[in-house]
Amino acid sequence: MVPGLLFLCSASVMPERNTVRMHRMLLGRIQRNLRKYLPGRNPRSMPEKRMFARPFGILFVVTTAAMLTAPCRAAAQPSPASSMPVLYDDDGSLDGLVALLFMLADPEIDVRAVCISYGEAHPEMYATKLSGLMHSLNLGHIPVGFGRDTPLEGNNAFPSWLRDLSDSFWGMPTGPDSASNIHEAVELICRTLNNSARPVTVFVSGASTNIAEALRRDPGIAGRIGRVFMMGGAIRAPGNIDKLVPGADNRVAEWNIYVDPHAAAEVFASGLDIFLVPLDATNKVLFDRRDFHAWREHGTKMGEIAADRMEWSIDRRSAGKTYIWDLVAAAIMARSGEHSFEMLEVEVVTSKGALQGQIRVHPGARGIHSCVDPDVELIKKTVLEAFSGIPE
Ligand SMILES: [Ca+2]
Repeated sequence: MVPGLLFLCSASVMPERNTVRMHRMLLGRIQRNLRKYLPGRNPRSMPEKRMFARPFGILFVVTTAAMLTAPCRAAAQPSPASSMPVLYDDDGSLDGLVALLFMLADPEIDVRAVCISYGEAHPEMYATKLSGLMHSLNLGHIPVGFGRDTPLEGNNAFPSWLRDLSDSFWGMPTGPDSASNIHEAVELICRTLNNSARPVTVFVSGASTNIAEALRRDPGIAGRIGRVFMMGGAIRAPGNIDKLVPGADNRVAEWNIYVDPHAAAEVFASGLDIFLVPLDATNKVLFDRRDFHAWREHGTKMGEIAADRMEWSIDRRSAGKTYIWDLVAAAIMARSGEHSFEMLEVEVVTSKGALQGQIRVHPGARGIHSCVDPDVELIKKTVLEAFSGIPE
């Protein structure tokens, strides 16, 4: 009855894709409320309390259903014309996976394609596993792409132990690998951008290899890109190369730029409207078990998976808190109008040496928007709302 009510209230007004997603979220909530009041499941299981709890529970469920029809109508606001089309390009990192799950859960974000670049992953292997996950989430219609397994120039690389973890799909039990709907990334990027009726936001949370190569192959795609949100670089904060390679002499670069500095330099010089989320910003946002618990407690399937992976990560590192760099960049992208950016004229250092991969302020260079002082509470709220299935 309740699912039917929800369907009737929204089927005629919500865009098809968001309708499916919202139904899944809302039904999950109702099922959780129903479970609370099933006989024998109620922690307050004393008979007299159950006598009180059952009618109260029925009233609560009916009230909940009625309340949920309100956001159901509110969710009619996101439409193909108002949601943000996004092309996601990550290097198969754990934080990038959590960022993707956030985007998939956010009704305001319309993920058009998912691409894996050179970096932490071996792209084709990772894309195959990711495609399996997408199918398990009933999102197999979103194409998955894999890029080359080398930088455009040079041979900078993540440590092999980290690439092995990416190969394991971050310890995630997966079903059979799915090779369906997998494409060569550069071709997929060009096709996705050229086929979109509206400018597409490009989210880059790995090396810029795939985007730079796509711009080389089809320079016209630049005109199809609205904005580029990029997690990468360190403006005034220290770099993080030595965090993975103890004793490294490079103290100024961040990994996404360092691993393919020539690709980053090409994208920075392309004239695209770049919004950078550097380590200066991500260093200010720490997540802990309370966050993961909240994602799972109120959440969607995406929130549940994200919480599981992040708890797996901090458990194996015996950590209490953790950065989730790419998730911060994704949350800032989702509410970019509410965060402050400063315009910086910067260039990427490509020459070999201790400064390779540095983003250096250079007056006269092309300007980018850089977020160095994000609204931390807003980021946490944005992520929780998406994982809770609450439309903005
Ligand atoms: Ca990444």
